[in-house]
Amino acid sequence: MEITHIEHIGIAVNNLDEAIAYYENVLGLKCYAIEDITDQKVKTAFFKVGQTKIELLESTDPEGPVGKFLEKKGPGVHHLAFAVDNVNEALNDVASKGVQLIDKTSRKGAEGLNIGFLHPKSTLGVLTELCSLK
Ligand code: CMX
Repeated sequence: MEITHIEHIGIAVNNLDEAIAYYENVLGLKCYAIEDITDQKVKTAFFKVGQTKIELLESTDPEGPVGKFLEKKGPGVHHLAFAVDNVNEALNDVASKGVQLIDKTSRKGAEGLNIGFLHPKSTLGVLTELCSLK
């Protein structure tokens, strides 16, 4: 597996509008997309920082992954997403090295990317996402 760059950093927030205002008015970034990802029970807002994106995540259901995270840990960095050439090959590669997968095969994520998550219990506590266009 070859990681080309950090595709995005996912940040859990309590209120998307307030968080967007901070990123725009204080940090001077521009929100270029807002997307509901219904199967993940989140509403997202995207910003570009060079080749990397910031993905703000507001929960739409307290039982969803971000809802549970906010309840336990509060707002903050939720996951790190690496860009790879082929996510299914990358998932097979890390699984062969003993990493526990959340997604055994890729699924469609935000912005139409193919994504797969690795379990934070086997990635030193950092929920890790791999993503690719293929
Ligand atoms: N980072 C680090 N650790 C996390 C975590 C995160 N984002 N989310 C949960 N954990 C930890 C919890 O703290 C908990 O640890 P302890 O057992 O030590 O208390 C453990 O994982 C289990 O957490 P849980 O609250 O009981 O939640 P679940 O086991 O039901 O689910 C996880 C955890 C990671 C499997 C689930 O959140 C998941 O499948 N995540 C991937 C999908 C996702 O996060 N989607 C939202 C983003 C979508 C997008 O960006 O497109």
